[in-house]
Amino acid sequence: MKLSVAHCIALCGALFLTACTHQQTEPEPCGPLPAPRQVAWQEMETYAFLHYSLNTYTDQEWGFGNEDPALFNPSSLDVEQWVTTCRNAGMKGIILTAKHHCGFCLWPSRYTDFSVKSSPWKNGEGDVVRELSEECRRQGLKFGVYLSPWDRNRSDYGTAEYVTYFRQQLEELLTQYGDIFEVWFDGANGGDGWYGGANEMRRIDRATYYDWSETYRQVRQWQPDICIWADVWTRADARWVGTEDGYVGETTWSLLSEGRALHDALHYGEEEADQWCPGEVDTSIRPGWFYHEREDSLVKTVPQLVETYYRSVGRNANLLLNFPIMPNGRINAIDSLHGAQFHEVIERTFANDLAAGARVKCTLLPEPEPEPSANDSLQPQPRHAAEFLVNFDRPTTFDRLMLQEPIQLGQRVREFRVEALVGGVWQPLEDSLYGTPGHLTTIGYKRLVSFPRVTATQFRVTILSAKAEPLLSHIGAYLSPES
Ligand code: FUL
Repeated sequence: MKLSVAHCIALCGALFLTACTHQQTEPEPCGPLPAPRQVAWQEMETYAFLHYSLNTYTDQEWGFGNEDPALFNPSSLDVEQWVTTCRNAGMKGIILTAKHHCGFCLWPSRYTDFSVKSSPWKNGEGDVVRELSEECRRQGLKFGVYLSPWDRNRSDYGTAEYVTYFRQQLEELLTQYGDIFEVWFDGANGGDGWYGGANEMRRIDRATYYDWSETYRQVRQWQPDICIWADVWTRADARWVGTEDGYVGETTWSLLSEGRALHDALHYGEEEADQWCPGEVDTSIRPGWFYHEREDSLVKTVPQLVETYYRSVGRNANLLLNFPIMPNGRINAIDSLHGAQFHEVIERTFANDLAAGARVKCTLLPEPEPEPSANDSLQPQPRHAAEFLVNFDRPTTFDRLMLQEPIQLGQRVREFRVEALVGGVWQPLEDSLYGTPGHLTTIGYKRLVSFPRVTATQFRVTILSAKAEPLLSHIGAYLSPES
């Protein structure tokens, strides 16, 4: 059942009335809170990455920067096929590698010749960014760009001039191609490279070199509603989750402190932190990010993609799923097929909310009695426990639950459990994708719980602990299709 924020406040108010003598009040936001652009971004849930560059023609993952632009000559580049494939896979947007680490630009940048304009494709008159951005708009997908801060082609990489070049390229991408929903600043930065023939090792100071605060300011001036993804220490709108293997922590807070973040902070977020910075799970449908024929037999299977979805979107993160482009300029048919079949499973699972219209009773559970002997400083913090009890009209079979918090009011729930009333007995529903059985942790924008089919007349969600009074904007029950 879908509960609007207003409805959920009303429920919470009702819950306050039944549970205590306080006056009914609207819940206070529990900060930090997301910006509206971050809420809109989170609602996209799944979008695609497309990796395409000279690497596609050299069979590499990272170009050195000395590749010949003449290699870029797709025989049948077809952006309509890319967008259709992504749309059929349930992707709400596409982020293109406009420039990967080798420095080759998929658009005819005014500031370098190392681009499509020096390639035989369309006699140097082509612009992949333009074609794709227009096709995305035509098919109703959002468009985003990946611009590698590291550039192994440029002789000036490491100097102040390069930062100017980087920002000039950003300006081109963010002002010439319509609305951009996300810009991606890769964290891989510095090391060996061609660097205009220097063939050497170069390191930059990741914390200061790009003056990220100023770069972000310019980005927002060109695209006020954009989400900035950056694996750097100046907090952006969304974060890396510390792995490219397609999952985020079972506990996932959308909060992160400013400054250098270690793996656990990226992977699980931080319960107490000063910035709203949700996780984005970036992973490829194949082992590599770029296309390699030898990986045609290694495309993620439909069950693997479905599991990736539950371990990303189902754990309060967005899923950025990569489809590599082949040398001929198309997405491989196996990738397209698995993408479409994956989406079909997700669609069929969540098309019918069996709890829509069911009655929900919310009760605030009593706080534990304070220890009579303890002094004030030792009194336990309130745990804000509550029960959401859902009554079906008739025995109902389901194997998935969807829970959502109204994140506009912050992320609150620390720990919860779900149970179904089967034959008059409350039976715990253990998440089969949860590493450690027991109490489940964090809900956030969306939490999916998967368990073997159960037939019940009621189920309940017990919030065991929350940072403030718990609010849910959606409680849904679903039945996944037979395999
Ligand atoms: C990494 C890069 O080094 C990979 O080549 C790829 O672009 C991936 C999305 O990010 O950091």
